Amino acid sequence: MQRRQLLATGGLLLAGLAAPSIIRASSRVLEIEMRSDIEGAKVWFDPIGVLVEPETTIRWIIRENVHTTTAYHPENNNHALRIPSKAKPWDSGYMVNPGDQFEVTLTIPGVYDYYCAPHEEAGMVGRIIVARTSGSDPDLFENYGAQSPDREAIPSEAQKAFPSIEEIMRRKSIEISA
Ligand SMILES: [Cu+2]
Repeated sequence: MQRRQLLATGGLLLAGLAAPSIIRASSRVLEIEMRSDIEGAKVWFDPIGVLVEPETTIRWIIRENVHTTTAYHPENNNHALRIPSKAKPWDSGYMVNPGDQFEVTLTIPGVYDYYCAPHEEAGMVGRIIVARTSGSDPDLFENYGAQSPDREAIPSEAQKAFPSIEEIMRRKSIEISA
C-alpha cells in the first residue's frame, strides 16, 4: 500500500515536470456558439455574456451562417477600444463551415466587447468579463462604455444587445435561446 502511494506521488511529480503545453491543454476552455436562424434574420453569440477566470481559453464555434469574432479595438477597422488597453486584439476573419473554431486565451482582467463583422449592425455582439474570483481588480472596468469620437460608432442595435456588467457578474453566463 505504501509502495503504491509512493508510485502515485512519483507519477504526479513527473506530470508536474512535463512540457508546459500539456499543462496548458488541461486549462479552462469556454465555448461560445455563433448562431443564426434559417433565414438569417436572427443572429447571435450564445452565451452572449460570460464571466471567466484569467487564463481561460474562449473557443468560438460556428453553427450556422457566416460570422466573425472581432474585438472592439482600433486595429480592427478603427473601432473603439472596448477591451483592456494592454490586451491583444483578435479577429477571426470570416468563418464559413459549421464546426469551425477560433480560440483566444484571455489573461488580463477586464471587460472584453467583441462583434461579428457582417452582423454588427444587426446587434451580433458579445461581452466577456475576465476577473479573479478572489480580490478586486481596480482596472477591471477601465474601458466600460468608452466612446471615442474619432472611432467607428457602435451601431445602436449592437449597443442595445450588450448584457450589463452587473448582470454578467451575477449570472456568470447569459444564454440566448434559439
Ligand atoms: Cu454573425
